[in-house]
Amino acid sequence: MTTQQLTAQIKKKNSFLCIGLDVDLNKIPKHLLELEDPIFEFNKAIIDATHHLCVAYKPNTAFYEAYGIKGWQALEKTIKYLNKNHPEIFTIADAKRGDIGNTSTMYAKAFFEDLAFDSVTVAPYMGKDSVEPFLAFKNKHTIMLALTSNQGAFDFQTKQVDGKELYKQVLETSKNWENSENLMYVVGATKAEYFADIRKIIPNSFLLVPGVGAQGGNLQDVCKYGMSDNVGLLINSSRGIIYASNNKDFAQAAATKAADLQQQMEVVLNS
Ligand code: OMP
Repeated sequence: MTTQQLTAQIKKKNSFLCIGLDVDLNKIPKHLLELEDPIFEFNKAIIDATHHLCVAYKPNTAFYEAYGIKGWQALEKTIKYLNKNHPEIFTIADAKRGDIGNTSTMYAKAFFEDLAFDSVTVAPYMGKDSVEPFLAFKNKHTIMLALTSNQGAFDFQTKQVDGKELYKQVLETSKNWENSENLMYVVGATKAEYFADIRKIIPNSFLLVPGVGAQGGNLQDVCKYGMSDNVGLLINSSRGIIYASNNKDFAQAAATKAADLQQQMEVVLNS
């Protein structure tokens, strides 16, 4: 999917919501545990109830890898279900990969070719040659961590390196890499006061913004300082949506939470 197609979907649905599919068997409704593939059944129900309200889904691979082969199969079934039934939806494998070049190429093949995700999250710590193998894939997107939502972001990311914060170095350096038009960046919703500075460096790039809902980030603040001329935001909520209820009405309860965020987004888009 191209960024132009993503922007067109945002305008069509009046939404830049990304729903995080972070499935924890301890949190999903108990009746699903009797089914053969509870993780996939949970995702399918959530997708069926919410696909008209969001433009992206983001399974975090940790929640699948934790269940071994069965978890990985559920991830595969989920991405196939999305690509078959909702090909207009942007898919993010939240895997936070990145390694020496030939290893990164294999990670990229795993998520872009075998699983056919539109994008994957990548850590920038190993530098240019660890990220460029992901960027080489046409019409696929590499979402690089810039300023993360957690407290530990202040351990390294905001430290000065050569007179500038490290996350700013990451943004400035990476925007000159080959195929950098395929780059997006992660900026946490809990860091709203940093968005204006970030937009000075990357005015048009898409930002994946986790941290609203369970982590306390504020949607309006993110939009005020982070929105680009072409929207340029994908705001993610995982637990705040998918665990709205753990009864039989869980999918409907998730849709209600998603609709609440979508309506707030519609107001921002029309203002
Ligand atoms: P909730 O806090 O439940 O909405 O989930 C947030 C999701 O975004 C999880 O899958 C996190 O792993 C992910 N995330 C962050 O919370 N903070 C970040 O800085 C980056 C990510 C991410 O890359 O998506």
